[in-house]
Amino acid sequence: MPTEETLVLVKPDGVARGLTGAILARIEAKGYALVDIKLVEPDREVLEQHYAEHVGKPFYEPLVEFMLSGPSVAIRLAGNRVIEGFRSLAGTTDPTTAAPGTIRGDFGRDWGGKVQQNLVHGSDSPESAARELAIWF
Ligand code: DAT
Ligand code: MG
Repeated sequence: MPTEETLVLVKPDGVARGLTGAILARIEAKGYALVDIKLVEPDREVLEQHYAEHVGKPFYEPLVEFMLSGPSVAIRLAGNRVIEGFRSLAGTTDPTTAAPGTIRGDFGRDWGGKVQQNLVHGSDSPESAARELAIWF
């Protein structure tokens, strides 16, 4: 299978809590390649494009507000099956129940808001990865 790329975001909670380095260490230890990386303060338009699939859901507006609350780190990550591999490293969406050993399971929890503050984003398919990489890079 040819090498694949994915979009990873260290979300505002991860950056604010000083976890960027710990998260990058796990990605690097797994052996994926950092192709590009930058600190970004996205505007609402970027987030509306990025989260277009969630428009109308109850957590959509709180999600966009949360993503506007501080900078994120955007990463273009490469490797064989990296889309699936990074989502496995990240753990499931809800950090309360994400498996220990995953980024969300080890560093995340429920902070009592209207949105899951779950530290990272990873594209969920090759189509999403291509679309999202074009938005952020
Ligand atoms: P993932 O980030 O695991 O791909 P997703 O694409 O379904 O999850 O949702 C995007 C983000 O929206 C997710 O990281 C956190 C938030 N979110 C999803 N489902 C939620 C819910 N039921 N309640 C609160 N926030 C939610
Ligand atoms: Mg998703």
